[in-house]
Amino acid sequence: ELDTSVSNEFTLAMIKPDAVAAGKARDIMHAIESNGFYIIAKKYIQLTEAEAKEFYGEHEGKPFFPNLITFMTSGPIYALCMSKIGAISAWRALMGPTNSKEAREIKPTSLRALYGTDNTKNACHGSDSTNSARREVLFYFPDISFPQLVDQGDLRKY
Ligand code: RTP
Ligand code: MG
Repeated sequence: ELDTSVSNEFTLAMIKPDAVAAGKARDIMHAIESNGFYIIAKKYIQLTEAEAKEFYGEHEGKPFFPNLITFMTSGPIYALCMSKIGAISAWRALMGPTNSKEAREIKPTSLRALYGTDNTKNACHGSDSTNSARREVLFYFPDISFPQLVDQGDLRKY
């Protein structure tokens, strides 16, 4: 029976420069699709410094921010708009903990355990809430206009 307490959601994933440079993007996209996500839109792009700072604006001022921006602009990434029932939490579960070293300890089958290196080079990103999912999907795909994405929050705020 369908669990109606969890609805179809959209989330924004990135395959980060470390995983793309290591040739792991195909494996990660395969894992995404075998775990029941639909890839709705895909973009291969190298972020400028200004774009990376805008995307990660909430982290500005934190000690790891400069390293994060250097890393995220170091090479091309894939940005993926994905959909699934409960996509936001399902994708974060599939990625595993932020720190790939910790991921290898506590969730060895997770994508960050398999494809990441440390606390910064961790192979992939996922939105952490419906609000950030909407903002992040629109950051990469401003022309997207699925009814579900509108339902996910109030688009007029953006
Ligand atoms: P993400 O946003 O990428 O899905 O990761 P997250 O929520 O698990 O982690 P968050 O706290 O939002 O941090 C964003 C990204 O910044 C880098 N980071 N480095 N102490 C560190 O060196 C550190 N902490 C975070 C990671 O690339 C992290 O994914
Ligand atoms: Mg985050």
